[in-house]
Amino acid sequence: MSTAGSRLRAAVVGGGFMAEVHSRAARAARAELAGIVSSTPERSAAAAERLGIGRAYASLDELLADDSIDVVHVTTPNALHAEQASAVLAAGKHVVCEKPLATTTADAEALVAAARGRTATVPFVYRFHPMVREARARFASGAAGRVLTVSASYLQDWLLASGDDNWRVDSAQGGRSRAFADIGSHLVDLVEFVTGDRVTRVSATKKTVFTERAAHSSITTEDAVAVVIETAAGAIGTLLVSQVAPGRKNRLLLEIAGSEESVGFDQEQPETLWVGRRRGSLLVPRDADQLSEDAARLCVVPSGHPQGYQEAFAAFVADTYAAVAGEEPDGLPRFTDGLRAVRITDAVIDSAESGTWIGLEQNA
Ligand code: SOE
Repeated sequence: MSTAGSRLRAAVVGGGFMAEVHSRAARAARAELAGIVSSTPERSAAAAERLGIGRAYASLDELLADDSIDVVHVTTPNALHAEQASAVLAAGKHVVCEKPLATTTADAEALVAAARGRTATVPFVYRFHPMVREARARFASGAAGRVLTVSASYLQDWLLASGDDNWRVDSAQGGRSRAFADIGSHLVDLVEFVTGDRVTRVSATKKTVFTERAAHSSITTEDAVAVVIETAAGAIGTLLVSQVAPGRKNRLLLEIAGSEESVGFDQEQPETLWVGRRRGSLLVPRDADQLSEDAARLCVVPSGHPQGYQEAFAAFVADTYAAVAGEEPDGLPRFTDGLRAVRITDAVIDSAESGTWIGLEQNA
């Protein structure tokens, strides 16, 4: 472990787009990026060079044998998360594991058990947009009233054509669900995070547009999924999740109607929060002076200087590292939240395959 008072030493497993996002966020959180490992020594060396990381480990075992590493970021394909995050925890290190935490509920439950006493987080990073925290604060304070309805969607278009392909398409690498596990997990996490409510049952239908893609055939994972939800507080709602929606690049849209106010958040326009009222609806700007304390703490530049995805990611990693140092930051998505999202994903796919409503325990 790093010596007390010195900078946290972090390492990254994986060499793709998310490894790059995690490494930028780790540096912004003032960690020392001690090393990286990818699927082969050659890919490890290439990733180390591309990301400006000093050391390329030959294997995950070699990385985990390095006692100077405090925290490991797992950014590999979903099917590797359980084995790799377990190995990190067994080596006595803290862990950040990309979502979905695991491809099965059983694996996610085992990871939660293995993580006890350790800092183990999952990057549901959209919780770290200040205006999401403002929306959450309006429900927590009662200003928005009782949750009545949820209308939410998360639309992308990067898999729109049959020529588009990615490991997530392959159930062997990504799990039985693709679109919902990959991005629906973010959406449903936000619904429960902002409202403080819990989904109690789901009814879903899913669609696989292409069963053949550039590098995969006999594809069963879904391109799009529509879900009706009911919640413990008696709310109802709809979630549409698609990776074949032309023109929508990363458009997470959340609109929640309370008995007093609605809140509307668009991840592609994160500098404002729409607050809907019978009279006097308004657009709240990201101005720390006008926000709740939890939202204001996430404002790192003044209003008018747009904050975005990478700042949200940096705030997530900074809060993870604060937890490693013994603090308890509000709203930090831990392995228990990752397990929750895996359970809901399982319920959504079970419902789509059975054509029935599927119930969810509220406290799991
Ligand atoms: C691809 O759909 C992806 O990179 C997701 O894996 C991320 O979790 C999401 O934040 C952006 O899109």
